[in-house]
Amino acid sequence: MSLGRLLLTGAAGALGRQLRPRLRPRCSLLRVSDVAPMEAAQSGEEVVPAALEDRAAMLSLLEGIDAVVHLGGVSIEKAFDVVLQGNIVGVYNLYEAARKHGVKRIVFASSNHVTGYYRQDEVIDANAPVRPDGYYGVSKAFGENLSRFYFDRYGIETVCLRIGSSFPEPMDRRMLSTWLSYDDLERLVVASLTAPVAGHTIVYGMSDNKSTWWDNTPARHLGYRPQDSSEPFRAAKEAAQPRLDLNDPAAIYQGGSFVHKGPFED
Ligand code: NAI
Ligand code: 15L
Repeated sequence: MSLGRLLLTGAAGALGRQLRPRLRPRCSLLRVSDVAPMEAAQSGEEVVPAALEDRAAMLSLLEGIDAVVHLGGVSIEKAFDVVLQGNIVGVYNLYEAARKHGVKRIVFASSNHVTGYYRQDEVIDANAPVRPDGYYGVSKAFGENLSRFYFDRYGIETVCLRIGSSFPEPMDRRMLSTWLSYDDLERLVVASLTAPVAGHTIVYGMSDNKSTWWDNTPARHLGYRPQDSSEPFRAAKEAAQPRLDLNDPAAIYQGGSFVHKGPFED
C-alpha cells in the first residue's frame, strides 16, 4: 500500500535520518523538513526547510500532503520557553495547517515522558492519567490533547507514539524496559500510517522487551507486532551498570534521569 504524499518533519534528527530512507520507497512523494541541515533530495523527495514556530512556513509546508510523520521539535528536557516554541506553538501550527489542507492522518512522536512519574514497579496503559516528568513531557501531553481535539472536531486521525528509547541498542538498565529498535520503529510508523481505522490512538513505542512498564493492548487495532527485544543486551548492560540506588528517583520512576532535569534559569 502506497503511503501517498508524506511529510516527514524532524528529518535531520536521529530518528528522522533512520526513517527517511525506509519511508521513501513506500511513498509517491516524501517531503522532508527540519530547521537543521538535511541531505540533498533523492529521487521522489522534496527537501523543504521550515521552523515549526513559523506559521506561514508551516502552512505552505503541508500543501498537497496526504499524511504526516511528525518527529520535529525539542526532544529532551529544556527551559519552558524553548519547549513552548518547538512543541506547543509548533504542534498547533502543524495541526492548523493540516486542517486547512485536508490532511487525513498524522503520526505524532510523543514520548514516554508524558507518563514519566509512574513508578518502575507498575504497568500502565494509555488510558492511565498523564503524569509528565518535566516541561518536555507536558508539551508532549499538549500535543496528544491537541490531536484529540482535532480528531473530535475535524476528523483528522492521529496515532500518538509514546516512544520509549529508540537507539541502536539499549544504553543502560532502564532501556532494557524502554527500548524500541529502529526496525520496530519503522514497523510501528508503517502500521500507524496504514491501519484501516486509526481514530485517535495512543501507543507506547517499544520493542517486544521481556520486562516492560507499558501495556499496549488498547492499541492492538493498529496491528503493530514488534519483532526485536532488549533481552540479548541484558547481560552486558547489567554487568556494565552497578545495581541501582533505589533511593534515587531516577531508579524509582519510569522517566529515569529526566526527573532530575531542571529547574532552568530564565
Ligand atoms: P532529535 O532531537 O534528534 O530530532 C529532532 C529534530 O527536530 C532535529 O533535527 C531538530 O533540528 C528538529 N527541530 C527541533 N526544533 C525544531 C523547530 N522549532 N522547527 C523545526 N525543526 C525542529 O530527536 P529524535 O531522537 O530524532 O526524536 C524524534 C522525535 O521523537 C522527537 O519529537 C522526540 O521528542 C521523539 N522521541 C524520541 C525518542 C528517542 O528515543 N529517540 C524517545 C521519545 C520521543
Ligand atoms: C525521550 O523522549 C528522548 O527524546 C530520548 O532522547 C530518550 O531520552 C528517551 O526519551 C528515553 O526516555 O530514554
